[in-house]
Amino acid sequence: MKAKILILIVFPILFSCVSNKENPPNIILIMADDMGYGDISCFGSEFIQTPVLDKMASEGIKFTDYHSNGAVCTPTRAALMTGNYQQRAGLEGVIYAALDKRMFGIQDSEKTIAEIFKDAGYSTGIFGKWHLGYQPEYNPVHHGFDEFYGYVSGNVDFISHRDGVGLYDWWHNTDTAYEEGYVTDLITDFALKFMERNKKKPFLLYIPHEAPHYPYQGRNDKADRLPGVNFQGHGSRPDKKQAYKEMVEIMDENIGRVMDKLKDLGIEKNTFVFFCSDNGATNLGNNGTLNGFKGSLWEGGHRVPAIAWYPEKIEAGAITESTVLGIDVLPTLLSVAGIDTDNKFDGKDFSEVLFSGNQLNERPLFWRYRNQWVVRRGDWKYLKIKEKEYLFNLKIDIGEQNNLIETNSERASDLKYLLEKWENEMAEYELKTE
Ligand SMILES: [Ca+2]
Repeated sequence: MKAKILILIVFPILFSCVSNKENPPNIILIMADDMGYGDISCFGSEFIQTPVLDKMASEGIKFTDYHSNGAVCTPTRAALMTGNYQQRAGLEGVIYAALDKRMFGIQDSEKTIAEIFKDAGYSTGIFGKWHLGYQPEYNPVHHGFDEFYGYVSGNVDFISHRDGVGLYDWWHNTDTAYEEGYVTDLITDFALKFMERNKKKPFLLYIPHEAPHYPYQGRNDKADRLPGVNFQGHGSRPDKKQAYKEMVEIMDENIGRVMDKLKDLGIEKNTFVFFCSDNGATNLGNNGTLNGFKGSLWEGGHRVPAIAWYPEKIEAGAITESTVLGIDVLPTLLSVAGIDTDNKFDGKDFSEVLFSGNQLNERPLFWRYRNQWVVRRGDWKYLKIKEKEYLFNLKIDIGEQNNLIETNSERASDLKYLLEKWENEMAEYELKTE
């Protein structure tokens, strides 16, 4: 009798204490590939319909000044996975599929998001595109992920799963896997199974989608990349803009399957979801009013849509103008999950933007890719392309039309000095990609 009374009294006290540490939230990180700033309806697209992402934004927070670290795939992923500038990992450019260029990848010396979450007791899964190394030692399962379904190259045929040089590129962990299906649907199928299996313990689920990267193929198209066939890298469909629309809409539908699964499993209130793109759109997509495309350091190359969703924790329908970068995602997710780590990051925890509506303190941010340099601080952006210099006030000139370099030379000098300092710091890391 005494024991029973004790339990009745003690249990509610214990329960009230548990919350985060005892019940750490699940983390889902979803990334589109080459999707531009104006490619989804909640970021202004009238051509492409994305009801799921729109709902996520209306229930969560939308970032109008979120940037990928790279203007192309590999560097963005290196930065996202490590919380550090991609230059530290030696991955400033793309790891290409060409047989003489696919040797390098992410090194063991880099501590990845998956390793940190795994150390904290999370199950970790990646379903989709890796693009941080072809060789077996670079496989995601050797870099903290318990489970990997997907491809290691920059793009595969959405139906035949062959890479840019025609080699089969579809894996379950380190083994080649033969599965039929449209990439976007298939990676979601595996992601849902992962959620089911891990519904009772915290998980980190990373879903790097292929859409809307080329080849431009919809769900019902035929495979283009087949053995012995000369194929076009971008696919055979003549109506590529229409295919692009289908690809984004199918991705949106599949993100909806993930959101529905959270509800089915009853874990939606304890799951934080972050969505972003990995770089700006090509000229087939829509970068809104931004200048430039994928590969360039004009805003169109790296300012991309981002949305965070965490029911009852983030104010529904919030919009932030805080300048946030891919390297900030890892430290923020650690903060959301209540994980303490001794690791140091270039990125900053932006959870106060999510939960308190605060702005981050002003700080200098840097980009470098193929004879292009950017330093950004506050509203000001210094851009150098080869020898040509620009200075823009993005607050009033998001389209980068009005070069103020001549009239604001002192401000430009300050920014150049910061860039020089940053380049000196990065100079000690050997770059392995172009
Ligand atoms: Ca990309």
